[in-house]
Amino acid sequence: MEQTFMMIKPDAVRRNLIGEVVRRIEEAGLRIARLRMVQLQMSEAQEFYAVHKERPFFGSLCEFMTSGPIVALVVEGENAQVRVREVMGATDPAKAAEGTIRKAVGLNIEQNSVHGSDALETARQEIAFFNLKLDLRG
Ligand code: 3AN
Repeated sequence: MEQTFMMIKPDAVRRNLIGEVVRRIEEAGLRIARLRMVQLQMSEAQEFYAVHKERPFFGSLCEFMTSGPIVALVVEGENAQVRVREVMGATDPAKAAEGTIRKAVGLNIEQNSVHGSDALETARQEIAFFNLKLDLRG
């Protein structure tokens, strides 16, 4: 069974939208395999988003991602990686399709409520990254 990694970002956790996001994932026929709320440290956010470190929004993105707790999820199902990206919608909520999570609850291109791995290899890396961080915390 294919697995992918998701986060419910601080803007959505703050607005009591954890259940709303989980409901949309489950209604798409996907299964929540693991779930944990965690406060990211700045060094962890910087490491997680390292591919974006030269981008102008990197500092702001890391500030945002450490501004409150996030929910880390492992989601599984047939074609889970691609399906989660479809249910999430485009990065910019203003451009996201009707019926997607970002269209429904995203605030703007940065505070867009959810993260989902962009490829299967990234999913493996992101699940491993969070396993390591969470194991270290016990
Ligand atoms: P996605 O999350 O849709 O894969 P990426 O990987 O391009 O999008 O961007 C990672 C995160 O960086 C986004 N989820 C969003 O929070 C933030 N981001 C992307 N582009 C911008 C931008 N132009 N301005 C501010 N934040 C951005």
